[in-house]
Amino acid sequence: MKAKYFNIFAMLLLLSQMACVTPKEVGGDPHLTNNVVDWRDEIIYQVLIDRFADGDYSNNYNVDTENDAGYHGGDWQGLIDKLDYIAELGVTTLWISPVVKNVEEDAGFASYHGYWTQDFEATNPHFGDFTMLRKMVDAAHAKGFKVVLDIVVNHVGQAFYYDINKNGQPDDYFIGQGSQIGPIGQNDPASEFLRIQEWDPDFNIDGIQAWTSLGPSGEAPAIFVNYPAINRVPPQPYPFDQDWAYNRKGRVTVWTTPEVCGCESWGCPWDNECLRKQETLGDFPGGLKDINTKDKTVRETLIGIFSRWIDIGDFDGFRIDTLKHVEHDYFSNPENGFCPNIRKHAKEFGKDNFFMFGEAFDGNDNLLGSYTQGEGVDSVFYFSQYYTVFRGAMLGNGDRTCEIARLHCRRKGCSSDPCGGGDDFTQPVYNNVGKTNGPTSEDGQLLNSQQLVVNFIENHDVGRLAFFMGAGWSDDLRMQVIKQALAYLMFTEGIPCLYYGVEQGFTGGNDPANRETMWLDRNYTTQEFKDGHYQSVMKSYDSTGDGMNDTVWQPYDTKNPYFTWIKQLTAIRKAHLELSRGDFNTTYSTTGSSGKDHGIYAFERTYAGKTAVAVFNFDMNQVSETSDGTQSMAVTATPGTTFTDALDSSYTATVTSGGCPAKAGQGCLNVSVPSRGVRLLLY
Ligand SMILES: [Ca+2]
Ligand SMILES: [Ca+2]
Ligand SMILES: [Ca+2]
Ligand SMILES: [Ca+2]
Repeated sequence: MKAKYFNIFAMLLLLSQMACVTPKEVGGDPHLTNNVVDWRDEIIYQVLIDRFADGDYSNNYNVDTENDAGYHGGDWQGLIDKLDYIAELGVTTLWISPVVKNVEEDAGFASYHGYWTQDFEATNPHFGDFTMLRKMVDAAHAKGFKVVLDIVVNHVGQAFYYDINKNGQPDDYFIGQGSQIGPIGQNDPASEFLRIQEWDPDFNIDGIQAWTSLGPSGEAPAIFVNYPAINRVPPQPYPFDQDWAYNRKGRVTVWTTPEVCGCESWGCPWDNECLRKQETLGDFPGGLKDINTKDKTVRETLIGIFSRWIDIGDFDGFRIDTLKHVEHDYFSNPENGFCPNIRKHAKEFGKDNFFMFGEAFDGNDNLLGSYTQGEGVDSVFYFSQYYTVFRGAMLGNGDRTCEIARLHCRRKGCSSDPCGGGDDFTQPVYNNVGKTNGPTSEDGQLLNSQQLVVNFIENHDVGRLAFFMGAGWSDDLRMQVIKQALAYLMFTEGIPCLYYGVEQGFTGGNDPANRETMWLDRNYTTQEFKDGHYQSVMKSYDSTGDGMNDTVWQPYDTKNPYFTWIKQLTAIRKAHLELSRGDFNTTYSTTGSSGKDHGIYAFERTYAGKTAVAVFNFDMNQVSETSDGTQSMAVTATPGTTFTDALDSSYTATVTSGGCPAKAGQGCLNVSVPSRGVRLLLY
């Protein structure tokens, strides 16, 4: 299916219709439903609406499926149509990309992802109207899914420019302090000219300054633009059409120039004041204008808007974008903070267990954990785990798995350093206190952020895990490691989050290549040498187990090896509450780069008298064991207990009474795991 048409008349018509209705005008008293028993039992599936399924061709204006940065036509009706497909996978919660109306396009890129807000109170007409949105959520709830809405409070789309030369129009020029102006690309590197781009100028803590031929001219005016054809019009509602609702300090630069803050490259401490100021006050790269989230009116307006979205959509949680670009106080302030007020609103209108998790794109546990403190977000994406386990151990050869143990120690605390290095892990950096009106367990106990981290192996902001595997990796090895990664995701503590398409073996690289369109044949083809030349053929896989590929891989295929593996894992997780709710404890890790135990990392999950032990071998070549040859692994199970591998029922292991540092009443367990393998031991 190929489509490229841009009907500006149809688009304007749709936009004008949508502009008539805002969340304020939909529905009467909210009647909200409780759908969640315990968030730890949930398995999230992330859907990029534009790329998932196109169920309504009538909203396909400005669609270009040949352009990776364009709208492709997916919508909420498409998601409704595919709910059975998603249900078969065994996931339980849908996280959908933002629903608000966006600036249509900017610099040749379209807003198909939904992160370029233009109107906080209208729906994106590419996806549907309010009625369709609610229909989608109701259909999902009817099938037992919960629905999480993706929201952005840090910025809007590129709604205004800084008129640095005060000529009343946006310019892409260099302007020097000697009052000379030259076009971009023709600057003299030896001159002292400043780089100026009025849409997206570099950060200035004093605010973007204006310059005229006479010299400095005070703060540059922020001029809202009015291009209705691409919906680049002043953001709505009030006060987002006012310049004071924005910080107006230009784009964040500290990422590429850490010397701005006097830090080593990538070496600024997480709480460095200069770093935090740039990240929280600067515009997001691409000219996304940073909202003044300290302002009282702004805070109250956003709380009101997103409370209404809960009422209209009956959503069960929020995924909050760009956490680290917003002050901590914005989320956690007990008076006018976003999270406490949203929790209060949800609870008042009958929705318990409303869950908010945020995205701080950072591998530093101190920073990630800081957002979970006080009344802030319930949880964060576990980016530190992403880097340590999935990008680190999974792509490496299994050295020093104690680094994984350290990861968990930073989250939950440990009495000693698992790497033996003397680091202090006695103070966990993730909050272990539940929030007021926060999510609870089935028996009503408040859950805390250490238990609710959101685990992922890939998402829309990072390339697919398979993409980062070296060119020398065979297809079989890639699949084996993806399977291993998915197993880790399903067995470790926290909430697993799958990015759509992982069940189809997608391998896309960094944005936008990782935002594959589910229904396009090109994502299911491979290059094969046939009839004397290379040609594109549909991928196939072995569905009969005889080693020969026999089944052609079609869009939304449910029999391929990735889909069936995930289906198997979700079923195991649901059948064993110790995997979703159990306490987590590292039982084996290594500090060296060789030995019988090279590559082994193991942990135990314990709940209501049941124990599961997961053992991973990250070594590329050898069968490894949970023993260094002298001491095996200590487990809480008693001697004589026989475990069976839930992934390979022919393998069993029995707990013994000696040969490891087990405590009284506990036992020792020696497990061998094939190279790049995983065992899940249950009894
Ligand atoms: Ca459509
Ligand atoms: Ca200008
Ligand atoms: Ca900000
Ligand atoms: Ca076959």
